[in-house]
Order: sequence, then structure tokens, then C-alpha cells
Amino acid sequence: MNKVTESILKSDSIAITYHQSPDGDALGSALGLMLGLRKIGKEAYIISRDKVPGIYRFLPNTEEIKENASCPKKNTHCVIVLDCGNVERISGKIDKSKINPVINIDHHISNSKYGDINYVDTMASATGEIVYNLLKSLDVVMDTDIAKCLYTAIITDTGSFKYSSTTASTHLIAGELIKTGIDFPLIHRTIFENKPLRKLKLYGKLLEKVELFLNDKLAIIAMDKEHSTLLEDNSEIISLQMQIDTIEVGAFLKEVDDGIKISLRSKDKVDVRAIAEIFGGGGHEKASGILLRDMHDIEKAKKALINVLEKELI
Ligand SMILES: [Mn+2]
Repeated sequence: MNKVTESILKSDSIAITYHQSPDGDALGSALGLMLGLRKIGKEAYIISRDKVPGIYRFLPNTEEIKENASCPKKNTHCVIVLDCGNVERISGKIDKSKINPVINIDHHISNSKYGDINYVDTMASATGEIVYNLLKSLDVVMDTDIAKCLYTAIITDTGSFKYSSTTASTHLIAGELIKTGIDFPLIHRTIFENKPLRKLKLYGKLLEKVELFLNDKLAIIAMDKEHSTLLEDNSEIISLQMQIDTIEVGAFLKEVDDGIKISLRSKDKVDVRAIAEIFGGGGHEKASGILLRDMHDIEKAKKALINVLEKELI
């Protein structure tokens, strides 16, 4: 952490980026850090080739994020990459030969330590927690705008403090953020209870597709391309699927241009990161992802997954 704060203090102009398809943790951490750094007189800005998803546009300063502003400006002294496990997934376009240091701040176990400085805290429930501590060590005084961003980061990555990654310090940090006076019930409603009816109807259709395997311990939803284009974010349908009483593991398969994407979730007993690694994927013990490159046969992908999980679940 000292190396990180030292580099930040030495830099006047700082670019911030995150993983592609940014979620609440990526966006909340980036915006919170940007606002915090500005408070100590830094020129801080976000580089991204991704648009901000609609549900996160309530966050302050999202209008500054433009998907055509993905490269660092001239005279930028350092780039901070947040919540991103590997160099291929970075949303901003960084030429490492031109910018030094690249500071990698993350909480994924699978982080490949691609930065010049790497601060990877796998105990943190969200990158937002790390950003909170970083801003504290830079003596940034929290305000409601920063708190809104970091609170969003934490609740999206912990499923509102439900996931096992939540710790006592997660709650302590959330408490400090609430002390700034943020309307936290509104943040929860804005993120989790703010769906157009057509989306809920789409979830209904996808739930019709759930299939159970391995003594009902594995649930699979395989989504075709037609539904794929309607659904911009899988996380909610996956958490609905995880509510099925008998299952230990939920898998969500989706056809994409370069293959089949699989998201895995585990309730308790199965380490789905280990399962994902068998297929070249990665992530956390309770949530992981796989891309089966150049595979376009969903049935075949399902069978391969069932085969591997059979050893775990039966
Ligand atoms: Mn995260």
C-alpha cells in the first residue's frame, strides 16, 4: 500500500480504468477513487472502452465516462487498474511501454499481477473496500459522493452483505460510508429493485429453461443467442437460479461470438474456481467464469460440465 500511495502522491495526472463490462464494483471503485484523488488536487479521470450500464448511471460523474475515451491523455503519470484480474480484460487501452507505473489494485485470487505495482488483497470483499482504505491512507475526507460510489461497489460484490466474502471490516467500512449521510435504502432500490417489467418477463422465460442434473444438485440455464441480446447482465438471473432449494451449483451458459461463456456459482460445498480452472477459466471459490473458445455446441458444453461436476456432487 505504501508503494501505491507514494506513486499516487508523485503523480499529477492519473488515469483510472477497470475490467471490461464493468460492474458495480468496477464503476463504484473507479468513480470513488477519481473523486477522492481530485479532492487532494490530482487530475484524475477514467479511461474505458465500455459504456456505463443504465442501472449505474445514478452514480456521480458517470457522464464523464465515454467509450471513445479509452486511451490515457498525454502527460498522464500513472494508470490505476481496478478490479481486473488480467491484462487482457482491461477496459482502457494502455501501452505499458509509454506509461509507468501501471498500478494493479484488485481482490481476485486469480489476479496475474500484471502491474508495475500490484496490490491484490484477496480478503477484500470488493475492490471498493481497498479503495476506501487507500483514500483513508491518502487522508481523503469521505463525502456523500465518494461514499455513494464505494457503497455501491461493496453491495454489488457482496450481494448486499450476503456472500461469504463479507467480513467484519466490510461492515465497518459500510458503517463509515453510511455516516456521511448517504441514502443507502435508495441505493439498494436503485440497483436491485428497479427493473422494467419486460426484464422480469424475460427472467420468467429463462427460468422456464432451468434443467436439473446430478440428483437435482446442479441447475443449468442454457441461453440461446436470441435471448442473449436481450439480457445485458447475467448476475440477476443467476442469483434467481441459485434460490432453487436442492442445488449446490448453478451454471449459466450463453452463446457468444467467440464461443460459449459459462458462469458458475456455488452455494457452499463446491469450489467453482477449481472447476473453472479445468476449462481454462477462473474467479472466486463461490463464483467463477469460463469461456470455451470456438465451441458452439451448447449441448456438448453442458455434458462436459456435468462430467466434471459429477465427481463433486455425487
Ligand atoms: Mn470486484
